[in-house]
This record gives sequence, C-alpha cells and structure tokens, in this order.
Amino acid sequence: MSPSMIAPVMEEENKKYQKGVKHLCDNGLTKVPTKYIWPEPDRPIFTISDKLIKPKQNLKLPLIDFAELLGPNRPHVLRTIAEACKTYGFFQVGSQNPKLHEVISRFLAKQVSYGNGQVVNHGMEGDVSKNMIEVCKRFFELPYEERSKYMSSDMSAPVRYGTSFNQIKDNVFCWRDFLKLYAHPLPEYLPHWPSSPSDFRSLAATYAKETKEMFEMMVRAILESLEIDGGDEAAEELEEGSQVVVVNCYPPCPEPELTLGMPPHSDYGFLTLLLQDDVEGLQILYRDEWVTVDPIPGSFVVNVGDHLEIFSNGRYKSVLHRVLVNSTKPRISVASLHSFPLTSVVKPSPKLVDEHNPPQYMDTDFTTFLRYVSSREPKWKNFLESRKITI
Ligand SMILES: O=C(O)CCC(=O)C(=O)O
Repeated sequence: MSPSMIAPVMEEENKKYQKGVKHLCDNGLTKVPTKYIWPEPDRPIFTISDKLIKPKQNLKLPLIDFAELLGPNRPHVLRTIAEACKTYGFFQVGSQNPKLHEVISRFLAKQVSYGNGQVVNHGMEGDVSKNMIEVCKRFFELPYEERSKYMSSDMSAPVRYGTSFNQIKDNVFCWRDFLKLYAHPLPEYLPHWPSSPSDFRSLAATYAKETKEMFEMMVRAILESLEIDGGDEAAEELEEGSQVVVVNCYPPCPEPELTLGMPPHSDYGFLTLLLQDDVEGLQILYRDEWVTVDPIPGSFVVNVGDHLEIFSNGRYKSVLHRVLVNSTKPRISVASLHSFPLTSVVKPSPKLVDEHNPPQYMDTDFTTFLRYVSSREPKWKNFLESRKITI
C-alpha cells in the first residue's frame, strides 16, 4: 500500500480506538490490537513471551480500623497510618467492620432520628458501595451511543467519558475506559451526570457524599498523624476542596500479558479513596517490585497523592501504582480523588519546615499541573518530580 493510502486507513483505525476499549470488545476480539501492545519492559513482568519469569507477589496492605480511632487505641492507629503512609503510600480501611458505621456517624454527628425514637447510623453502609459498583457496571453495559454522549476532550467538563490514560497524548493505549465525574460542590455538578441508568445519579450522589465524609474523617487523622498542631486550617480548606469520582472499567482482555489497564502513575490530589470489586488488578511499586493488592470486598484502598507528599514535605509518599487486566473477568473500580480547592496553592506545611527541614517542593497550583499534562504524556511521577527543589 502506498503511503498516501496508509494514512487514511490509520486515521480510520485511530477513530475506532477513540471509541473506547469496551466498544472494541463488544464487537469481538481474539487478539490485542497493536495500539494496546506495550513495549516489553513496560509489560506486566510476571510473563514474557508466555514464560513465567517471576511468580506474582501479593501484598496485604495495613488494614486500618477507623472504629479504633475514637477509643483508647487512637495513638496506636495514628502510628499505623503514619507508618503505612511512609512505607507504602497506601493502606486499606475496612468498611465491613460494623463498628465503622457507628464511628463515622459519631465523628460527623450525623445520626438521624426516626419517628419511633430509633437512632439509625448514617455512615457508609455496605450497600452504598455495593450499589455504586453495581450501577457503574450497568452504565458500562449501556449501548455505545448512550455512553458516548459523555465523551469530551475538555479536561474540565463536569462529566467525561474517555478511554486509555490520556487518549489525546498516549501513543500506546491502556485497556481501560473511564467515566469522570466532578463531584464537589455536588448540586452544581449533579445535573450534568448521566441520567441513564435511571438510578445512576441518586446512587452515585449518595456514594460521592459518603466518600467525602470518609475523606474528611481521614484527613483529620492524617494531619494528626503528622503531629501538626492545629491542622484545622488545612482540614477546613480540604473540606471545601475538589472531589472527582473516576469510574474505571477494564473489560476482559484476550492477551493480558501484552498490555496494561493503567500505566504506572501517582495521583495528583491529596488523598484517593479507591473502591474495587472482587477482581484483583491494582499493583503498587514496593521496594522496586510490582506487588498486587489483595482486594477486600467492601473495603477502601486509601493512597497518598502528590499534594499530600508536597504538604508533608516528603514525609508521606505518593507511590506509583498501575493496573493489570485479565482474560476472563471484567473489573470495575471507583476512585474518589480529593484535594484542596482548584484555586489553592499547594506547598509544604510551614509547620513541617524549619532550618533542619527546608522545603523540598516548589509551591504549585492547578494551572501549572494542567500546563504540564497537556504538554506531555502524564506518566510515571513526572509532575511531582518536576516540583522537587534540587539543590
Ligand atoms: O483500578 C484501580 O485499581 C486503580 C485506579 C487508579 O489508579 C486511578 O483511578 O488512578
């Protein structure tokens, strides 16, 4: 084929990939298209050319029981959080623990009294997270025409359906579609969220509100674990801050060893609360090895984002993570990303800076971040690295 004939064919191919991997799979696939094949060094390392070179390693992250935060064990739980944020940049919060709902309610003073005088706890009930996963599954099962209504190249659109990591910039695509929902302030964004399935908005809104409440509770614990006296100012700013809910859909992949669901990246915000279904896929970089996080259904994986690493002046680590796909089971995860207001300047807390601990990061803002990501592939830890002060 002459070059003049190849160009239109490639353009047509690329248009097909822009429609997302779910659309591609729905039309039947037996092999991974070249567009999704990662260079060998970046592929999942447990297989190369179908040979097992390393057994897959699983990691049980420290499991934090927030119910213990209000009891005599509080200092111990805070130390566990501090240790987890330094060592892994990750921990898990068990929401299966019936006491957790009670604690969240007490913490937020959100107990609802019903007519018969019964007090019902109003924390994150197991059903809220189960319903969220379930309605998100139904969203991704809708026909392409319905899902594609939300496709947009505008990064600040209140709702955005997309594919890969950055479908405009990525040379090699990831095996992932996503639905990104701006969530705070909720009344401003909710009317833009998908109206189909018909219960999507109400279930996703409940989920967004309750994860925001969990975030607020965790922020207070994290600031205390940093031993910052009077961290209230930062906590209040974060309460007014941004929340973006990202629903990730990873369809089964015919050749999972050749591709990735998400490339290695760190999260831009302060803290991410990740809900996964029961299919494993999340890996974190721990001591230079990729280790798989065991999913605990109904629990949350919590990770330090770039802003917390900056705010803590490097004490807590925003760690690289990535997602593997598999050949049999679809996987859904829901990441709730929280941070300061988009207009804030993020900098090391003055309480963690002194003559022995000079600031390690430049002040940074959202405009700088957007300029950065729109100029290159936002992979690895580049953005955070670019904000480090090197002497
Ligand atoms: O799907 C996952 O387990 C991780 C998702 C993730 O890393 C993200 O949304 O930033």
